[in-house]
Amino acid sequence: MFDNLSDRLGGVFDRLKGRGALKEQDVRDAMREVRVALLEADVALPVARRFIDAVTEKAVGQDVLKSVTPGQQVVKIVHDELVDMLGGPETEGLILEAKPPVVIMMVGLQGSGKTTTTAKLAKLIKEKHGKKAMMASLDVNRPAAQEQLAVLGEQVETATLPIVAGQQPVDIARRAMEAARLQNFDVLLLDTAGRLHVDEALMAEMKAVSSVSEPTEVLLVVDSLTGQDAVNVAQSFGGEVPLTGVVLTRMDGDARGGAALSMRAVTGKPIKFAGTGEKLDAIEAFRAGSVADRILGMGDVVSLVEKAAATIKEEDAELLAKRMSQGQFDLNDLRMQLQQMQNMGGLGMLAGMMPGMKKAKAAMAAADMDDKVLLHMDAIIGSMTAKERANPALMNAKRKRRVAAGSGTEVPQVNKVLKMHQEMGRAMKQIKKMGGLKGLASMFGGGGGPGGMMGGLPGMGGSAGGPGGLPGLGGPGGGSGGPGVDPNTLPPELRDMLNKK
Ligand SMILES: Nc1nc2c(ncn2[C@@H]2O[C@H](COP(=O)(O)OP(=O)(O)OP(=O)(O)O)[C@@H](O)[C@H]2O)c(=O)[nH]1
Ligand SMILES: [Mg+2]
Repeated sequence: MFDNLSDRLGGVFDRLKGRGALKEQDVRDAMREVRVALLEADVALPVARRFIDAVTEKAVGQDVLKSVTPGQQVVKIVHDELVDMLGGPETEGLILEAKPPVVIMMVGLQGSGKTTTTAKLAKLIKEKHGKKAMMASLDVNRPAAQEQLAVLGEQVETATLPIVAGQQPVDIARRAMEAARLQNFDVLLLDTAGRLHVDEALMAEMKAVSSVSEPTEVLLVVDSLTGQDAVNVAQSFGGEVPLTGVVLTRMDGDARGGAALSMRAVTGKPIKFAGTGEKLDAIEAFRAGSVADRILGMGDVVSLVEKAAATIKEEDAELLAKRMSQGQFDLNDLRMQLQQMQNMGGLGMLAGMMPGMKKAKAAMAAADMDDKVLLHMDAIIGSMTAKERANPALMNAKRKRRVAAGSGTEVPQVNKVLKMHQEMGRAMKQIKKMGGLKGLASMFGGGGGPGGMMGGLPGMGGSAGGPGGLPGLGGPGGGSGGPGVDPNTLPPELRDMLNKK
């Protein structure tokens, strides 16, 4: 998702940032390229035009052009405008505070993901909001559609309205309301039938269902892969039923992303959720800031922090932090960090989310480097004796050959691991001088977040000021709009790792 757009914009902005001074014409030329990139990504024309006008107006201001870093400022303006276009920095959740049963009605074209999203939301409502939900399928068009929802209901442990063969949507909706009221459900989710195209019959059905159930939320489910067409669909639905929000599904796919970018502007309704996979927990609150960061190659720090917090055991992190502060970081600790990296989805996943790591990721791909490196490093450390792991200085030439043979690697790879450990030890001393991990944490704009900071690759703490991972890799990219990290500032050992096999 957004990869092409991101690459194109990266090129434009690299050129802008590469210059000391900018003239108005430079900005206008760059904006022309941005406009083409947006259109190629399938952003609706009026949306792209409005976007470019807004950015240009702000960017050609004297303050920007005369500033010390005009290129950076323009990128910042683009970033903020992107966030705006996507609905602003706030996330908008479900409205559940109404007289129960609160009705959530799902609408959208055939196959857009309504039924799956209904089940995902039911799970979320139960687990995150602690409310009792019931689901009902009003899909009498597709055979077995109602059974599909019943099966999903079992998977997410949520009640579904018993199926009555032959009953029509409006009657099912009435029965569902009644059942939800009698059984004291807080929330009722109505999954409706899809159609191939927006047609009168569909719209009449949606309106009828909506008038008997008086939904608090009417969520339009849109498949991000449908591109320009999604915009037309959204417009037609928006004109007929009182939409309250949008859910974009298949954000995990390789869509060009334009539909996602246009949706807010076209419907005027907030994008509330993003579907990110087929599994029933693959749904996220839609965060405009994260998406803008990702498009501009700033990485998705918030997601990364959340992922780190979910993956890394707090005790591990605390233990490591303690050992590091006492200067006891040994190969066992390095190994733990490597394993955490693996748990978090490996190098590729991390690189894709790290600020400014797009280039590093490309370098990795070019060098054909993959997660095998992590496994190899783990095998190397695993082939050492406990003594050697605690005191790597014991590794002499003979032992290195043994360890290489034992781990199915070569001596240079063993050396690399040892060198990496050394580098990290040195970096940690530096960090100590710079005011310790807490000081570093604040550099990343973390501190308050669940992971506290992004010190580099793995090992971000479960607690604020936790251990710093491979230090030096981060850089002041945390806050939204901050500049990305120059891969040239990576620790040499890691840079080598990324550049070579
Ligand atoms: N990768 C991915 N697949 C998804 C996502 N959401 C739904 N799907 C898949 O898309 C397919 C269709 O999903 P459904 O939920 O049945 O779609 P629907 O809108 O209810 O379809 P109809 O009822 O036929 O109109 C299923 O195979 C889902 O697993 C998502 O966010 N990512
Ligand atoms: Mg369905």
